[in-house]
Amino acid sequence: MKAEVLVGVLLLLAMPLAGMNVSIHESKLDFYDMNGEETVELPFNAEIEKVAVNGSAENIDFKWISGGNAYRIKQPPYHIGVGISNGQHVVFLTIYGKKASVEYDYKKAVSFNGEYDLLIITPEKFYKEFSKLAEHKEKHGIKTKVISLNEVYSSYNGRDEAEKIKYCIKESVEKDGIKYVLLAGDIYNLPIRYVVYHEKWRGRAYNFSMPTDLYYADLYRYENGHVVFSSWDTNNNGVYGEVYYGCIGVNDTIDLYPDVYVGRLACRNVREAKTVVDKIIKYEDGGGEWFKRLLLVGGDTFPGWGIIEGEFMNEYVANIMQGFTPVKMWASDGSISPLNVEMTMEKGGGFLYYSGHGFPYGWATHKPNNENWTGRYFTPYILGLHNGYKLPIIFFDACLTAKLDFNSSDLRNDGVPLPINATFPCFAWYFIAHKGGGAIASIGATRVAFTGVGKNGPYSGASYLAYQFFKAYMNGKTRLGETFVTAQNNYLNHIWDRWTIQEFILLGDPTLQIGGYSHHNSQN
Ligand SMILES: [Ca+2]
Ligand SMILES: [Ca+2]
Repeated sequence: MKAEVLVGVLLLLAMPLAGMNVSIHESKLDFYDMNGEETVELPFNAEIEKVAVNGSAENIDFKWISGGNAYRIKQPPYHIGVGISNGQHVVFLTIYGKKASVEYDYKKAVSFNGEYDLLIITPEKFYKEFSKLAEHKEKHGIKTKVISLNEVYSSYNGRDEAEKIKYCIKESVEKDGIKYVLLAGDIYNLPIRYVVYHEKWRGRAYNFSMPTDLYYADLYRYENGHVVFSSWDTNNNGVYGEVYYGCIGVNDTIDLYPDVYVGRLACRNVREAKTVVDKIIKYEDGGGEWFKRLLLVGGDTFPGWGIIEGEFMNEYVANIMQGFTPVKMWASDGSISPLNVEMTMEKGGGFLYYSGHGFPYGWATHKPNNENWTGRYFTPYILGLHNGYKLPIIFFDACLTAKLDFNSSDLRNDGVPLPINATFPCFAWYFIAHKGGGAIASIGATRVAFTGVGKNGPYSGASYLAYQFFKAYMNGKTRLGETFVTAQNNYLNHIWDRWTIQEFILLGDPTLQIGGYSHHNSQN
């Protein structure tokens, strides 16, 4: 987009706000020529007065996708979100139209400066292990603060534990300048937020709850020309992230754009904490040629729809990953067999991109135009992986692999008559928790995922987010949290889709230097 500033800057003196270095008020009027849809990034403190698109501010039909359904609603011809981009807090203004003018005031030089980059929140029992990770982070110039959950719960107000954690993160952003948050514990040691979807379908009302760590990352939203705290409970009834489709209820207003880079290491016990800390240290201090392998796993996700979705998406991503050698494990030629997957993973790879069906305990897909399942790979097989520190980052373009609340009732629902009640590690986490190999990090869905893949490429849902993730890496985002958030931002700027953005979470260290420090340095 070409931005042309026609009216200059009006300088006014304004009173400084408490805690912020505010001294000057600026007023700007920008004009844009666009090609249907564009996003501009305005300063975090921009107070948008007026957005006129195509000469008017009339509402337009706006496509909103959720749970695989597209809803058309009347919306203003623009969308405003508050988030983080290239480490800076910004206001995203997405405009739908051909020509637009945007009038806004902003106070200059608001920034949250402080002494720290990374906040690690951990239960007491993992404190020692994550202090060791903090030492390693400091050695690489990432100023790290470790806080125990006991301290969080006793020092911060909130209606429940998750809200106390969120207020702790907010204060750490504003006072300490942190940009990254590592949640160091599984959901039974460190809570996750559940949001609730209400939907009417064929006359019946359904509701679904979904666990998501995006709650901790989305700290701010926009309201009446100002940035405000994003509580995720704007109707103030103690239920978070409520949304009603086709049935009666008051939605909680949610922004969805992350304001800090969040990842979770879902450690169940001290042994897992020791393993993942050791893996991160060795991975970042190691590196090697193996990183340039791009492992691709897929098949025909939806047989009979003309496109071999999984293999198509594998190719689509391989085409943008210049400098990487694609290594295909496909249903069409039988190379997706578990034995071949194990042997291929032994040699390592920088990324593994899986596109197909997922479960809390594995993956499986189909041969082209064949309804039978093939390529089944289950959690226990991970125990046989001995790839050492040649560890991929896995993107699971699939359902349920990061179902952090995986338990025996899920297995009973899938026909396994389990007589006891128990919780289990999900597939996406087990790759990371496995000692001696597996993965360094993964991105997966906590619930059923949807995808939109056409012959011109992905256009919505899981595959579109996956594509944005790899694109962000190739565009130079080499720290894992930034890579993922850049993908989320580009997704949200284009499609404001609550379901997909909430369910896909990062399991891993958000400050992880992708490929290790030596790899990164040798590229510079
Ligand atoms: Ca609520
Ligand atoms: Ca936000």
